Amino acid sequence: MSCTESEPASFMQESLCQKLKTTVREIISFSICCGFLLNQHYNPAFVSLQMMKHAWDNYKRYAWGLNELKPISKQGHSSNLFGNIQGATIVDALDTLYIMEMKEEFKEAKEWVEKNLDFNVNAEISVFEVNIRFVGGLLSAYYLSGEEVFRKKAVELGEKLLPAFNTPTGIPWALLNIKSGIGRNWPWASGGSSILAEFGTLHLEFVHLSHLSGNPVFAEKVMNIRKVLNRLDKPEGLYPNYLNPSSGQWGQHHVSIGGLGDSFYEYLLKAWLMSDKTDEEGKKMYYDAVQAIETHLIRKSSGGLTYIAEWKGGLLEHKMGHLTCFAGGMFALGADGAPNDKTGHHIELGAEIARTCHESYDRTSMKLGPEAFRFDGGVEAIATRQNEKYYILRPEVIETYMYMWRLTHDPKYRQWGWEAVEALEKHCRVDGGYSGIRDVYNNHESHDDVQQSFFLSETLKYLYLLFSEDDLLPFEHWVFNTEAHPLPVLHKDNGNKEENQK
Ligand code: DMJ
Repeated sequence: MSCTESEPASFMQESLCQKLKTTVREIISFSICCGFLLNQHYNPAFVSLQMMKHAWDNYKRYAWGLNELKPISKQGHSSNLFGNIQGATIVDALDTLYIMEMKEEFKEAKEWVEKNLDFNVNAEISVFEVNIRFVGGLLSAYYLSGEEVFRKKAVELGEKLLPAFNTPTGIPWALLNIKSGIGRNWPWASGGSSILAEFGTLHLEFVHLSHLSGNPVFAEKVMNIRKVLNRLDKPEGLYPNYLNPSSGQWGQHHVSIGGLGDSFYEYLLKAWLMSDKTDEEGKKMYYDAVQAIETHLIRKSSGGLTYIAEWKGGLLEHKMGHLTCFAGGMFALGADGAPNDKTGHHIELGAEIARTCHESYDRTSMKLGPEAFRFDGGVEAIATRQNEKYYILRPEVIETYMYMWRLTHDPKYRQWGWEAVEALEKHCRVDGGYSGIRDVYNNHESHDDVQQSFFLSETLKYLYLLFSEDDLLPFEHWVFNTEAHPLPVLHKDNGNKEENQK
């Protein structure tokens, strides 16, 4: 989509310039108002692109080649998730740059990857984080651009991750030293367990690694994870978040569709979709799991808000994480294949979760959602604990708006997305990029000084897609990994035609 294209956006036309003058800062408000006055039309996708430019330019200026940017102190930020692998923001942002047609920026990112992205380092990394951001980012960049360097780097990194599966069960370690090949689990994880959302979020990338390398080992490793899971008894049909890779037994019976569990469910559904709906095992596991989640975790508040609680050994904690908000989009995406004529029901479930998550934003001073919100002690969709009031530029709510928009075309989802844009511009945008916020209920911003790489790979990409036409990365041909990196559906009948389907 180019900057000159525009489409009527009736929900904004009337008060747009006035609103922008007061709420949207700097160049964005100026350029949009000018464009609006000249065209009487206005394209919010262009705003997402300008946001991406601000995030990228500042990363480039102050933290080039490092993992992330500290936008207040204007220097690099390193997280121990990537060990000393560098360039997380570059690799995570590659496909967003490509999709937004930021050609110069994509070229410089590609050159950095060619010359500097190095996996021959002595680094202990998170297998999950490196897989979703680096392997996922490289795979998408390859499929979109056709540039061989991305395929080679993705396969090289995939090979480095293989020793993580050297456990008695084949359930991988959470942490791996990619030089020595020695793995271990997070010291805080129940009984030395691996984490469901971590070992359950390798499937899409590993299937593509086998597809692109001709080496079946990657797919075999993730298919074995399913085998282990299918042999185990599940309490009430639910998947606990902890599984010991040595004994093959569950740890604590804690179940969450947010942190520690979330993308496991997402990948069951998307594995089926990515296989052109041939992966019947993934399909069955997904719909069975959703059935158990509905029965045991999904509740309605007295004020009529549907939420997904957490389950601890049979007791419910009436709390929903920002991370859990991705599930609205997941339910809607999976609606089409829902058994027993439940398509409409799954769309409705998605819509209800989207509404609840929108409320969690709307009930704060900054109109940005907290990390977790509760439905107990007389509150609904509000964070009550100080350490749950932060917002770190997470994408899940906007992600759900994007899926709901594509699948229903109800204009409220674009409107809600626009509210998020305004709030991001007002509270998170700073001179040096975008920063998270420590307390979204406060009237004054206390910035956490981190521009997360997923802001560029997910939040801004989902905003751009929300305001673009449906034929940009259509769902029939692409699935998004959990870091919003698009991977092509492996069509059964006609090979892989991803090159024609962007
Ligand atoms: C991202 O890295 C991924 O979306 C992951 O699945 C969950 N957390 C972050 C964003 O919030």
